[in-house]
Amino acid sequence: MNASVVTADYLSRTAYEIEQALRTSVPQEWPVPAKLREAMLYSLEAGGKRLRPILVLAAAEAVRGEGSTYEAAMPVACAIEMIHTYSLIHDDLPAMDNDDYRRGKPTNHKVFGEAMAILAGDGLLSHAFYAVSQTASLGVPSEVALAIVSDLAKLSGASGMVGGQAADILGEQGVTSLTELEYIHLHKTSDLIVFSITSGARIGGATPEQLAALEEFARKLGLAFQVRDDILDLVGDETKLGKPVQSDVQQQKVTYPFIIGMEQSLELVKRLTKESKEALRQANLSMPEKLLSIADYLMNRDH
Ligand code: GRG
Repeated sequence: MNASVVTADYLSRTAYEIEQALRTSVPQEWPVPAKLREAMLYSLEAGGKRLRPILVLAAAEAVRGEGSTYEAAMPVACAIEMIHTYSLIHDDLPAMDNDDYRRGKPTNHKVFGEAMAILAGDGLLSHAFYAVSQTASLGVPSEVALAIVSDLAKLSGASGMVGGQAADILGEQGVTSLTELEYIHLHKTSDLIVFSITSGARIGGATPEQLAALEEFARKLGLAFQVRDDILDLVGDETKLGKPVQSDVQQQKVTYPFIIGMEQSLELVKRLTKESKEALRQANLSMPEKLLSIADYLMNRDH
C-alpha cells in the first residue's frame, strides 16, 4: 500500500478523534461565561489539519508501541491545539495581521469582537496548562507531567513561539538575512512542533538519547513545514478564503522564497525533510513508520 494513502487515512481518522476530545475539553460544569465558552469553542472547532496533536499521539506511539499511550497522551494533544488556536486568534487581530478569515471562516474577532477574541485566546492558553495537568491522573509519572509543563511554557512563551512572533513583528520589512528569518521560523513555528513530538515521546517513556534525536527531528521538520508554508503562501492557497492571492514580493513579506528563490526553497524543504528523517532513525524507536510517513506527507502537502 502507498505510504501517503496510509497517512491521509490515518490523519483524518486521528483528527476526528482529537476533535471529539476537544469538544469536551472545557468541563460543562465550570462557571465559564457562555459567550466566552462559545468564542473559545468557535475557533477550537473550526477545523484545521490538527497536525500538532496528531504528532503528540504519533510520537507517543512511536516510542511505546500502538495504542498503549493513546489515552494518556490525548490531554496533551488537546493542550497543544489550544495553544496553537489561541496563537491564531491573536495573530488575526487588527493589532497583528488583521485577517478577516481563518480556516475558511470569519476570524474570532469578526464574530465576537476584539475584546472577546483576546479573552478567548487567553482562556485557551491557560486551559492548555490545565489539560496537561490531567495526564498525571492518567498514569503519567508526575515528574514527566512536570517536564511537559515546563517544556510547554518555554516553547510556547517568550523564549519560544511568542518570542518568534515578537521577532517577526519587530523585524517587519527589516528582515534581511537568512539567519534572522530562520530564528523567526524556528521559534514561531518549529517550537510548537518540537513540543508536540517531545511531549508525546516523554509520555511514551523516551530515554534522554531518544528525546535528543526526536528534538532534532522535530526542529528540522518544523522548519521544513514553515518553508513549505511560505511556498504555499506565494503560489496561493485556495483554502485560505478571504485572502487575495498575492505574491510575498507585493506584500513586502520576507519569506524563504523571497530571500533564496522558489527553486532553492523547494530544494530546502526536501533537504530538511531528508535530514529530519535521518535524525529520527537515530532515535531507534520501536515504531517510527508513522512519523516518517508524516514527514513525507508534510513535504508534499498543498494546504
Ligand atoms: C500571536 C503569540 C502569537 C503567535 C502567533 C501561529 C502564529 C504565531 C502566527 C500565524 C501565522 C503563521 C504563518 C504562523 C506560522 C505557523 C503556521 C504555519 C501556522 C498555521 O498552522 P497550520 O498550517 O494551521 O497547522 P491549521 O489551520 O491547519 O491548524
